[in-house]
Amino acid sequence: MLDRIHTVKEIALKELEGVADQELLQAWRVKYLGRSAELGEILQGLKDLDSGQRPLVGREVNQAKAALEKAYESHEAELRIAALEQSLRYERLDVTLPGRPLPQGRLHPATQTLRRIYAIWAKMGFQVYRSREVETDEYNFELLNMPAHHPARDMWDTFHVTEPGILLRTHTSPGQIHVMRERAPEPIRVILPGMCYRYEQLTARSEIQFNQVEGLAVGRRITFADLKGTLTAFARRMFDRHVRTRFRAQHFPFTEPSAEMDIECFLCLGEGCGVCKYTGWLEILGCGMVHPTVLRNGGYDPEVFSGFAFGMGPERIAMLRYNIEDIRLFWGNDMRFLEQF
Ligand code: FA5
Repeated sequence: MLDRIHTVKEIALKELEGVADQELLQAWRVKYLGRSAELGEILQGLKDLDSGQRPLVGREVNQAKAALEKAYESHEAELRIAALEQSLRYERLDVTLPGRPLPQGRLHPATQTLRRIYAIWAKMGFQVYRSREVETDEYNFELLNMPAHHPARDMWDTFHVTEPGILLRTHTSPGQIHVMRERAPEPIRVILPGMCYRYEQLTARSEIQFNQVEGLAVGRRITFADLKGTLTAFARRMFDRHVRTRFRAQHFPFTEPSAEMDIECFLCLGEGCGVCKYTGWLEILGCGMVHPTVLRNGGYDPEVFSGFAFGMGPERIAMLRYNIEDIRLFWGNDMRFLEQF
């Protein structure tokens, strides 16, 4: 019996020398120190031995087990240190290598311009009101004082869909009717930003999709002086300068009187240059006093209420601010263009 214990111990220790990783080590442990290992079985069989042999065999088994435990622990530590050294040697980080730059996202130039416009109008007490891009003929034209067959409709080349009376809005002005019908007879001060669509010939200044920011103020005793003062204050904040503005007569069916606002060319300061086509002025928006018919369609009594409205193109404003020559760059998805902002 004692020989058997001795042999098991010798075999186990010999085998341990060849154990090269943690997985094999655990298998070794189960085999020699586990519950059904040979030494364990001998211990369990002690009760069948005669009383003279029992303490001798018991002591021998315990000593063998203790020796194996000890050998296991030191082998385990050796393996751990070897693995650590291995990883230090082969997985070393070279902290002197230059870092890899993380590509940084940014806002689209149209979004940047829109946010700047929102912030300026917010300070003047104008809320953002969003309305739908798919519109009815009624809202896009009819309620804005342009009945069917009205020649003014020719100003907007429209995308119609197969369902009669449904179209992609050509401007943000139909939002005026939505907001008036929702708020009447309360006073209104809102801007209405969003995408518009026109079936246009693509040129350096015209896209088939573009943003507009509409503005609408309705209340009692609002005059053309309010329109001029408010839009001039906007232009000065937008262009960071005490720019001069001028209003030229224009025609829109939904405003009366109507105008277009120009700002003094910031490149030549009014002298005349290529950007302003040698006029000294740059057009930035259309505007006017809300037409009585439009007020009535929105639910306001034009005898009591008046208002002004305007519509501007943020991409055209960004073109002026950043000297961009072609509006098609905005939606062309060319990273070389977008990364400049
Ligand atoms: C209108 O759309 C009027 N609804 C504006 C208005 C609102 C007038 C309220 C009075 C009261 P217009 O067609 O001029 O007007 O367009 C307004 C602005 O949208 C233009 O000044 C321009 O900046 C922009 N815009 C128009 N068409 C295009 C286009 N194809 N591509 C890019 N921007 C455009």
